[in-house]
Amino acid sequence: MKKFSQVFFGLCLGFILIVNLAAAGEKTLKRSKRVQDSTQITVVPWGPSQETVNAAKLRVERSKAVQSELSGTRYRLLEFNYVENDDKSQPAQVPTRFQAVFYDYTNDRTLVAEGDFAGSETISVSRAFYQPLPNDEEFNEAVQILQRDKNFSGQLRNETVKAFRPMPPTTVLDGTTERLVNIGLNARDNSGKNEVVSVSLKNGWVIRYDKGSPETSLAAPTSCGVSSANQPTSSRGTAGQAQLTVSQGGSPLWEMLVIRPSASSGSSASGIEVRDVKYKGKSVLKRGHVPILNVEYAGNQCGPYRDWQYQEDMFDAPATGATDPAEGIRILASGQIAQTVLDNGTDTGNFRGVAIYTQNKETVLVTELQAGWYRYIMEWRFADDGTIRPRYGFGAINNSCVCFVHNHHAYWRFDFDIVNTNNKIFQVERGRKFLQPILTERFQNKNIQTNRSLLIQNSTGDEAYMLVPNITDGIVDTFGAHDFWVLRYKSVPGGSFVQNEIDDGRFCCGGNSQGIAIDSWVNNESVANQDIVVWYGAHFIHSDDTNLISPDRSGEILTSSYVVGPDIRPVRW
Ligand SMILES: [Cu+2]
Repeated sequence: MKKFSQVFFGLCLGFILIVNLAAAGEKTLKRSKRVQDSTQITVVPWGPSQETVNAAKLRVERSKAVQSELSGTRYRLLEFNYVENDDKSQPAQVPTRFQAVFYDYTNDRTLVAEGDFAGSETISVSRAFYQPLPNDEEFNEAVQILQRDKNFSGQLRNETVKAFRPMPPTTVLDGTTERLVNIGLNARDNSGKNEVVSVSLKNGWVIRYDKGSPETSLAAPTSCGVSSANQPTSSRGTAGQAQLTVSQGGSPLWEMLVIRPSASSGSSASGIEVRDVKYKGKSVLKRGHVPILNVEYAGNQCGPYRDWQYQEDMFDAPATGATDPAEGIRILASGQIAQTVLDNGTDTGNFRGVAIYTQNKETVLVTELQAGWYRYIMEWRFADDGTIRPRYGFGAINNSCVCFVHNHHAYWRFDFDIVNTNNKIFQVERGRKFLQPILTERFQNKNIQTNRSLLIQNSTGDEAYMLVPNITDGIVDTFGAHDFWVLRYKSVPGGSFVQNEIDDGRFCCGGNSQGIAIDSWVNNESVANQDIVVWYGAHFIHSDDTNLISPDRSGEILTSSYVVGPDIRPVRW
């Protein structure tokens, strides 16, 4: 019954969408012509190409240091990360160094090799104590093992059950060290059974659980969400960074460095990352991204989970008339828009990376991300009038957990550099005549009644931007911690992401400690005329029977237009 109503709702939604587009089409026709005449989007590739990345991978794998550890073992390269050099005295620098993360199945250990793209350094190797996330290659090998298992081969062949990526992605059973890759099984009808199993790549074993799933996961007869497309995803480190310029009448409106999710920074990456963002030639943000994303279920029926934001999922970015000027970056033809799973209710698509297009006097950057069974959309909207609207949307493919009420939390990190590095920050509230200066680091929550906002101003001038929460950004709870953190920028040369306060270093899926843990960074440092970083959290309750935010949202199909995010508006620019 559930599945039937889902399909029915999907059809209704599809129809509504078509009608809306048709109605909107007539109105926007003239305007988009005008916009087309005056707005120009240019994209220039930046940073290491995929060719350079591939050469580095090969060199590191063949290096003496790696071979002395891994020769004769069964291993796989699971992650490739760019090491960043964040020097505020100059524009963002091209990454020159990298880390390659190997998993050694023979000895069940994670090894991190570090080197430089130029190949002038000796590769160094060290042991790390975390489970890297599976890539497509590893997950597909686990599925092949399952396809050979006598309990599952028939069901998978005749499609009584369909394999999907579940949460958590890996399991290590208590008292063991063996890495197990988890596979979700979604039953087509009553002849099959929903289940989450674990597969050992080392031993070719399949592990089933009495309760039908490993710890923190769940498999019940009911499931919710759209059907999984099982299309390829981007592995961590896939190249793709570019300089974007949006011009009007020949002069630049917006300039920024755009980093696709697969190449973004942070322990768990951070979606579409923008750096050195300038509006009309003056700096607004040194960096904007979402380094922390997590989800908590009512009564902890599943999770909690810390999510990751590098694994790009396919969405619909029309190729006709589009240009692909840099790896993973597509500029759509005039009048075209991209559609994610949240817009069209389908997990299938034709593109992975960042789609860029113009809509209603905004330049839109959008991507779709996958983390286990979750599907996320991340969007940046840069308006011609200087307003920035970062947005985050939440969806899932068919599984049992998301039928339960759960609360998503997305945390943006905005490194504001309004004109200059050093800024002043004020709290703004309706009903108060004066701006309240914020002088030291703090965390606090929204006040919807007074529309509590933050104003960040150039230390030596009048220019400012105001960060204004939206009514749809949810109410914070204990797990969500806070809505705002005002921090002083940190830079430890050669330091880790945690030392540089890029993220809290927590990683999927370590039990209960998956919440945001940055309160300790609030330690009484001055933020008066300093380099200021603002974190902003938005919270979204995903539930079956409440439509708290969007009238077209359904708990069953888990779809809607974009959902949460603040507005960032220029003042006296
Ligand atoms: Cu959800």
